[in-house]
Amino acid sequence: MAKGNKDRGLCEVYQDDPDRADKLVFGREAHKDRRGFLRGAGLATMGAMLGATIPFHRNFPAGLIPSALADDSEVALFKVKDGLTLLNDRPINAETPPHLLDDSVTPNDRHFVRNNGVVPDIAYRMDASDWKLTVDGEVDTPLEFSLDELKNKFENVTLKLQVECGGNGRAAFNPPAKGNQWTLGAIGNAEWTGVRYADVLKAAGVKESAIYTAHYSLDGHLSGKPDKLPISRGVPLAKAMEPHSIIAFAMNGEPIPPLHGFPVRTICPGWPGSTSQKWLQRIELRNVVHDGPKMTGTSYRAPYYPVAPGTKVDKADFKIIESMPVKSLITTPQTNQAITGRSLALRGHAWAGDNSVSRVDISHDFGATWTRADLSAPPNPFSWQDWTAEISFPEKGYYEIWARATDDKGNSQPFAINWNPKGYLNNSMHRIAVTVRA
Ligand SMILES: Nc1nc2c(c(=O)[nH]1)N[C@H]1C(S)=C(S)[C@@H](COP(=O)(O)O)O[C@H]1N2
Ligand SMILES: [Mo]
Repeated sequence: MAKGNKDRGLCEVYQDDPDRADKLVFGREAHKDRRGFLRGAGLATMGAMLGATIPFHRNFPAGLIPSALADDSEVALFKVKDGLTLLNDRPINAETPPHLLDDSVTPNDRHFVRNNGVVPDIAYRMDASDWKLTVDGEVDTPLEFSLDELKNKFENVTLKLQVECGGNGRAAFNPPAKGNQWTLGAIGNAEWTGVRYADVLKAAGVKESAIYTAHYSLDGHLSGKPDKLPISRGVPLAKAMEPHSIIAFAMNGEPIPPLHGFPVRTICPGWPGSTSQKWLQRIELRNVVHDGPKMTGTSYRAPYYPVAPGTKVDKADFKIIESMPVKSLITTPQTNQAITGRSLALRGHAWAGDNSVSRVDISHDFGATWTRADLSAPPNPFSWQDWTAEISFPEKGYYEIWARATDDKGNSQPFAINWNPKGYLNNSMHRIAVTVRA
């Protein structure tokens, strides 16, 4: 079913042109007064195809192909994800609702997924016996490692590390920015095990001329062209040499799941998730800033000065995004809850890219007054930090709870969105709604 369209996911096609999408799914013209397939005649047709009615059809994400019908293996892989919102099915892009990010360490099946291309075969097979990692370019001795060699030659480290997509929060941009419409949940903080990126580079011998790394992987381009890469990014040498940048082979104690990069990926924590290259097969050291797909143009770049919403910015004024900004989430309670009683326990996390978080403040009166939350130290640098707070309400009614984190350099989260043309870096405060009934 999902293979009806080669280039774009059905979610995307349903958004742009539901009639055309229906035609792709059902192989015939859509009914005139119908938009999307899970209403009216579309719902009936889908029910007939499944051989059953769909009691919760109102919850069915727009454009999602029921698992029972999906013959697309990527969508089948996605089935293991627990409660995530699918934004696109080709490539797979899915985010985690904030209340499902409550754990200090994000479980594998609750970690968001951002793919630019097609999951490679090796990841489906979960068999790395014919896999090698090559390290070459501006090194004294190019090296190759099997998975066992990589694990055995270098000290193994286990760290809790934040990975956040550069476009997390894009959905709130006005005027809108093209790309995945992430709301809040393109962030995860799993426990990764691997070897230090620096140790691997040192083994090959870093030449004086090396200034940037380049990551090459095994995922396929959406066009199906074998010589085209969906994404190949890298980091300045200093970030690669930072002791918390790792080449990971396990996620929460298990081999990295297929959607997250089996057998090996980089984790360059605190930087746009795109620097954490999945399905890695080669690291090249370069004497220039890497120029692979999604390194150039305006990809993962923002103007180096603030711009008003809607401004057209000259390409030359964009710079590569490095550290992600300070940010926080309220993970308990879920937004839009009704409570009884006058007090409420809150919980969440805060993180700040290369920096650490020094405080989190909570407001229940639209920012007029703030209460300092109880903030935990990070278990290791580049992990998010947990916080808790207790809020008291003066009377019944509708409240919003806002969270604002401040990092150790004095940066805090803004209320308004710092708009930029490509929709990156939105670190505006997280707000949830609570109704106090009595
Ligand atoms: N090979 C490869 N690596 C990749 C990507 C990709 O499409 N292909 N997407 C990147 C982006 S944009 C992000 S945000 C992170 C997401 O990692 P996750 O899917 O494990 O959450 O992976 C990065 N690494
Ligand atoms: Mo990303």
